[in-house]
Amino acid sequence: MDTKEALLSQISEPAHGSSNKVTVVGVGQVGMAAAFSILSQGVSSDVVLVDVVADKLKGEMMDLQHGALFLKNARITADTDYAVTAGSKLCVITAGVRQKEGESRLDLVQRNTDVLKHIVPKLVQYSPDTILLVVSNPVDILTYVAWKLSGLPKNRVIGSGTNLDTSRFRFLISQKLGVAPSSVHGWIIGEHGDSSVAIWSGVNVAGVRLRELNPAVGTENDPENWKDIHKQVVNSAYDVIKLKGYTSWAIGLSVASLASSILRNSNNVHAVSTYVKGLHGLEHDVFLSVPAVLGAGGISHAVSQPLSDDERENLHKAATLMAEVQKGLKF
Ligand code: 6V0
Repeated sequence: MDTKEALLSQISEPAHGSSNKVTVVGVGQVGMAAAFSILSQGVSSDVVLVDVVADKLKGEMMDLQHGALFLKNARITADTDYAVTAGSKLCVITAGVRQKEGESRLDLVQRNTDVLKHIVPKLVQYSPDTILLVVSNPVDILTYVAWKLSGLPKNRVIGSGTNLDTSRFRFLISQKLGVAPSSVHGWIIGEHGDSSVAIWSGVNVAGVRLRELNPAVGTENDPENWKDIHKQVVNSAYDVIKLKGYTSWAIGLSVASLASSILRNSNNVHAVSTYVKGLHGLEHDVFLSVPAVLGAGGISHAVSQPLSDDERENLHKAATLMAEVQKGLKF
């Protein structure tokens, strides 16, 4: 009898598997920030990492495992073989190349489409009931690509979209007002990128719309220049990449908030990238962000948000741009 047998008398076969298994593909800056946020907030107790670079993957796994004691004893595994991902409730895709200084998100499109071709079929093979959450850029187009490659219903293929842009927007407004970001309500929809649309018509604190107090809020004619906040949101990634080389913490936290809504079936409303044909009169086969209800089945509803004429027009322009880029894709 070895020490383990002397210590532990078996009563029954230990149960395997978990109800909240999350796979993160890509252990770069974004994947690790997402994994760390998910683990440290107790969103999942079963996190699997996958990457093509075996040493780095093992190193990241070990580093997290060594903190398992402080992470409510979460199970952390990793492999280059997708068999390890079997039975995932949620698969987060952060693999691929990122923007270099001055490069736009759309510049990455074909390279990251090729990366997704390797990843998506394997994830679906091992976890046919999973929800896919695409984070790699350009996220709206890659969410469309993942949807096509996966064969999954559209409610189960989601892009992290403008959940991050919305957080940046609410933070910047909160700074200007001296009110917490969670008490500032406002939405960025459309493309996660240069053509995102700020819904100034709805920005409010405690139900008081800023437009009721200053009808020029968010327009060119506003002496207080609130519009500059949206410019800062659009430039955020470029600014951070120029300063530190990549963005990680905010997107990691944003992914954890989406994972939490899905795994806890909480029906929180997030701005995420979803199939928008038919919403707001959109006719293209594209994914863009709108406020959507997130739960265990993925997206159950899109919120019918009233838009001003220029907001609607800008959303339509983004849809046309996405459709144009998609036309040139090989996959
Ligand atoms: P990174 O730090 O270069 O990490 C990318 C990782 O992907 C590396 O570890 C690679 O080894 C791995 N990888 C590459 N190909 C494969 C493959 N076929 N299978 C598995 N793993 C692979 O990049 P970083 O983590 O900074 O960014 C990752 C992606 O997230 C980029 O496309 C970014 O543009 C995108 N971001 C998206 C954001 C959003 O809001 N949607 C925000 C920030 C970054």
